[in-house]
Amino acid sequence: MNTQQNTYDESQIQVLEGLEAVRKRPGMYIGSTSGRGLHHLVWEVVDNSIDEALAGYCDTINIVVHEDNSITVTDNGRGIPVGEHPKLKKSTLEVVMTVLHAGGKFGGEGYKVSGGLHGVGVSVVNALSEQVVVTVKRDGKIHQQEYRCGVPQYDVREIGETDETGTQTHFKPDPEIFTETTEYDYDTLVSRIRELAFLNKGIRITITDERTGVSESFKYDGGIVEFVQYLNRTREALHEQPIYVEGTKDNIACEIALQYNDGYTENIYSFANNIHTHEGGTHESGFKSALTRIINDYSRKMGFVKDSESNLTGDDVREGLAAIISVKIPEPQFEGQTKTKLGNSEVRGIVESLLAEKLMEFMDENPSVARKVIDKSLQAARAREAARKARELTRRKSALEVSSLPGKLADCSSKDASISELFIVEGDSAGGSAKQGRDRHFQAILPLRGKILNVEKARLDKILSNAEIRAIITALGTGIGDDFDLSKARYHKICIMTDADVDGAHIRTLLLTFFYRYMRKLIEAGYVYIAQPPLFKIERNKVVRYAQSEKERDQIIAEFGEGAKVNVQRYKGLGEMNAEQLWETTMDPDSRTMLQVRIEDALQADIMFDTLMGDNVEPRRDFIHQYAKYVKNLDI
Ligand code: 0RA
Repeated sequence: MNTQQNTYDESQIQVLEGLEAVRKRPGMYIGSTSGRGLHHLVWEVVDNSIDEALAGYCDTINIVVHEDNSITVTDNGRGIPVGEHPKLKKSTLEVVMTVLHAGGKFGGEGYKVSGGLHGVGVSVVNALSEQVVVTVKRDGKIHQQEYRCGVPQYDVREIGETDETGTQTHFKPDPEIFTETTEYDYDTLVSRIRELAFLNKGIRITITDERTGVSESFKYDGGIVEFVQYLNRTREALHEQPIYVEGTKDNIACEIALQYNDGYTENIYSFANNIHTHEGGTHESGFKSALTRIINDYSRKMGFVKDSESNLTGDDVREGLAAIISVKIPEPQFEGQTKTKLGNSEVRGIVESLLAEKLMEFMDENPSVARKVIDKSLQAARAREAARKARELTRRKSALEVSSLPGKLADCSSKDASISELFIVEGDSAGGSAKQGRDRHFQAILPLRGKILNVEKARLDKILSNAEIRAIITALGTGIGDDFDLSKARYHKICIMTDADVDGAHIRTLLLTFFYRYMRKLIEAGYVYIAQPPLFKIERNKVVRYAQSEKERDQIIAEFGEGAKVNVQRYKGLGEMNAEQLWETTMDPDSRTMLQVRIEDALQADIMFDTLMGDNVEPRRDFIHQYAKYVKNLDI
């Protein structure tokens, strides 16, 4: 027997076992088989093309979503090699497509700088797709191979000639694996594509959705400088040009862009190898310490802060700051609960020294901008002091008073937070019905009068002086901001119940923004819900049904049957429902629908809240339209 033949057989068995393992436990390779996992397949394929672009061989990537929710990704790189693999004695293309982790390794020098969190390679996409067709243009020829559930249907073959180069992967996710959904969400794809285009300057990435005919193309020659401008597009910048630093040391490439605006929130996003590091890490802490140190050094040098005065804090100097930190590093270590915290300690010093030098230079050259930034930081410091006093006052008050709960709160009798629910209700009249209709054992009602403060436009001291917000904070029992303590939450379900109109939507957004900015852990813990009161009441011969949408209304009318002269009432507000109806349709755990608010993507949520709540009218012109989209994104 010939040994090479033997190797081939063994490798073939290994390949089949590998693919089978992926199909048996897909979650191990792509995180989950939900919509997230489904989208992960696209990123796995696109990441390979991004790597080819970062290596300098590709400048265009096209992504097509077909009508059947299959995907085609095309790049104009060198094309995956097709020649015989020296060890496995079959086409390298087949090896890449069928052997686990064969991806970035075969190129030799360089390292894979992109690659999703899992970075598992395209063979995983292949294993989880009912069909894949890969087409490679290189060496003057067009090569192709097709797979079903990862298994090659024929050897790599030549199907034509060409003078171009590139790789095209067409895949259709297997519905037997993706049992939840096989439908791609255009907005999800676009926001990551835009992000990738910002993070990798000069690459053109185009998406075409054949289901709708929509197509968009992204290319940013300014890279993360344009990213920061995009983050600030709904605000007034304090300086026209973002500050930009770039440098490479010990094979670690760092890029930083930052721009101050006249707002109060901090928008810092860090990335390592194109992955959004939600939990921060060494690159982010290097950035923060350089920023705080240099602004303090400069302030003292210029006499803006006196020797006797204390330093500006990190929070002070980051107020109204938008920044992107992007590092590319050969062996990233991802740590933290969601594996989105960069752990490599060598990165901290590199980022810190790079930024410190450039920032001091910038402030020396732009004294008027520096002055504006420092004035803002000094104001932030004063506001923080005022907020501290306000909070202390609230604490002392609660210690002295017998019952510190807000007077408007109709609390539940249970003291078990895990079963307790708080309904935050728009308006006193709906609040009244809710109080009558509720199960007082575990449901508490807090009516809100009118609109609450827009927290995007105010500092903490002002926020804390707002009566509606204070009522919410006290009712929840958790504290706020840095003092927030999830374990003190008095309810594990906080349900926002507003009218199904534009005002209701606005109040809901204001509340969500407040929770998002000051009690984010409440959302992360899955405690925040949106109640879903019905839009229609449909009645026939004393049989009453409720509908959440026009579509559902029409369905119910159809069920009632032709010719029945059916009575339909459209609810304009919660106030039109009596206590019993409100209970039945919206509050009864056995029959209600509630949307759980989730933060799938903090960056997208930030951008969304900025757009909805920022100063510029233009980006939120079609608020209602946007809003519909936003509920879908938050859900749910
Ligand atoms: C390593 C070596 C070579 C090409 C690639 C990787 C490559 C992989 C992918 C995956 C998607 N698109 C891609 N484009 C290129 C070729 C090395 C050579 O030509 O010498």
